[in-house]
Amino acid sequence: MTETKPAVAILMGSNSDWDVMKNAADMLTQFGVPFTAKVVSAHRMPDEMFEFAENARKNGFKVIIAGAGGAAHLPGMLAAKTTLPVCGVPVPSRYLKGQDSLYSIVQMPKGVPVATFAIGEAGAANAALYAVQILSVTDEALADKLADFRRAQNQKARDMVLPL
Ligand code: RP5
Repeated sequence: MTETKPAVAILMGSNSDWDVMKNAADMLTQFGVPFTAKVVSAHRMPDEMFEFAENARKNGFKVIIAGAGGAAHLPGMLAAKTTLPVCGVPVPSRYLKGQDSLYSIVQMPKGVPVATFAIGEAGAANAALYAVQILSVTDEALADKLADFRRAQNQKARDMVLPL
């Protein structure tokens, strides 16, 4: 049996980020996109982080989703070491509720972009959807699945009933 190489890496600064980041994993699973998910901390594992980023393209990854909270340097530092698209997910933090994470991720200097998503679950799910959209540029089957997803979402909204 040939194993499918993961196209997407979901990285996070701590296992405490998983509750949020699993929303990205669930979305990729829904679309049948192979991924790997692991803790690679910018501050606690800087050498491993650089090694991952440096080799990511060579290792077959096409998109990196990186979630972190607080002084959330992971997405930006990964982006500094790879030219693959990096999607940053601000994880809610204990005291500043993820606004610190958002500001840490979004204010990248000109020349090193990180696509920054909403704080929390919606951001993680949308980062995965965005990764699927990137992959769909060269994958018709994924493009069809995205169209189905949007149709289903539209139908669900149309069917919404208010408790008047
Ligand atoms: C960040 O610090 C992680 O991404 C996490 O959101 C936050 C707290 O980490 P833990 O102290 O829970 O391991 O690096």
